[in-house]
Amino acid sequence: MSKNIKLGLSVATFETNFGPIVYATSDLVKLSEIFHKVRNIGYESVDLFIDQTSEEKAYAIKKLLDENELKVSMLVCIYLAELGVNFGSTDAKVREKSIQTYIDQMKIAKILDAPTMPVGFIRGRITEKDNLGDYYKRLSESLKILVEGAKQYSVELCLEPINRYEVNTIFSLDDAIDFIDQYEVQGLKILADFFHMNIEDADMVSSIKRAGNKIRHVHIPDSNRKAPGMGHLNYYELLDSLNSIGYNGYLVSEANPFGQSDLCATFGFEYLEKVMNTKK
Ligand code: LER
Ligand code: MN
Repeated sequence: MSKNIKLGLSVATFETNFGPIVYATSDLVKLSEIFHKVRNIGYESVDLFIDQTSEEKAYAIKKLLDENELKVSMLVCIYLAELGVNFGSTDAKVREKSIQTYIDQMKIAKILDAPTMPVGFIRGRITEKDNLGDYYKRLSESLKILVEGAKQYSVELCLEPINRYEVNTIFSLDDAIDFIDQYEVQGLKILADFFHMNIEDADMVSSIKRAGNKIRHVHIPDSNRKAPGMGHLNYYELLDSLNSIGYNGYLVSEANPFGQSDLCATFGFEYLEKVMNTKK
């Protein structure tokens, strides 16, 4: 496995019931303690889930991250999904507002030095009366604007295929690759999430190899969305396939702790270390 691989964990800066977040708190003192603990386990980054955040608060969070020598590997503004963000809406005003709202969040990403942001859960749904081709055309045009806009904040956008029970388009890695190629959304990268892939991709290893350098970020929860090693995924072959495409970014344990955050954080880390240090 590449020496550049870095492990990360999902952390939210607000109280939330959104499942795959290992630690969540709105209290900055507790957040600092969490960052300290996460770093001590050995993680190098957090995928940071935020709610509406002022620039002032973002600077305060950045200070805590720096003090604990942690990076933000991805900024996730999950609350935007609830605000009705829809990049492929039939209504041009909704699309325009969605794009502007997302670009505003990139200022926060810049403050936090976050290299990536996802368009996965946060991209909206196709409505029943819509036509898939038309929807993809509108979605791709919005995403082209976003990819361009993201450049000035040094952020890369990652399309995340999500399983069919959570969204209604772009489920598998193959769907994402085809969408990017067919609609020529140059510069749009992919976030590969093992949990979703296990549901949607026929062969996870082949999909990873096909996606190649389009993959810019990876979520590594197990088949049951618990910590790596707690489900039935074969991490040896999955990490091997990431190695074979030269992936050298973050592997983030976006796992559901099911009430046992410390266990989830330590078990997953130790398991992955074991996998990465096992010589074939
Ligand atoms: C949603 O299911 C997911 O996997 C996250 O990465 C949130 O964007
Ligand atoms: Mn994910």
